[in-house]
Amino acid sequence: MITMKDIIREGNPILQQVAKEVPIPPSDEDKQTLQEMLTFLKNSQDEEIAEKYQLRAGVGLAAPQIGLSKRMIAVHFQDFNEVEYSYGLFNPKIVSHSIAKTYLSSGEGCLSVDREVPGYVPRYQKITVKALDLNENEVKLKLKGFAAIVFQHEIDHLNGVMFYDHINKQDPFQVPENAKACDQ
Ligand code: K3U
Ligand code: NI
Repeated sequence: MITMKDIIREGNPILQQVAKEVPIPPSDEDKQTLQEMLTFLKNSQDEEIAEKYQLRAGVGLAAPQIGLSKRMIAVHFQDFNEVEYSYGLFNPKIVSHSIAKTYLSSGEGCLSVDREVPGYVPRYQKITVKALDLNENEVKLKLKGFAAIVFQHEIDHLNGVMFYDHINKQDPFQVPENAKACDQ
């Protein structure tokens, strides 16, 4: 079972590396790891389990955050319209995106960052992601708003990019160009 002691924190060079593609078909070991990442997210959002194991709630997790430099992400959340997104994905790729951008007015957090980093994180408002899911089906996901933000945050982890790398250093709360706030 993945717990907070397995989560790699900022400062560890693995979080700055570009993760390796997962060979397809994925091995049983990679599938099991990805399933455990998804279970961690579900556990982290379950009040009783989270309290028992002292888990911080998360909506997404990328393999480098558990010390594996592999292109695997898990997401588990509902968007503002209560549509559920629960996926374990191998080799996710953003194949297209909008010009328009968005950002969370409350900023972003990260399970690998034990501090608040204030500021707006510009993200594409809409993206299309292609990947292989845990059932080894190819999926093509059209995402917008909060869902698009979460997937971009996780795919960034696969490219060694942290959310705060996108924050304007001079003026963290300057509204990004071409962007509208995304409010949950
Ligand atoms: O945003 C978080 C959240 C948790 C429970 C309910 C609603 C929101 C927690 S922070 C989070 O989930 C990160 C996880 C990380 F760092 F491991 F990838 C992902 C994330 C946070 C904020 C915006 C987008 C993605
Ligand atoms: Ni993160």
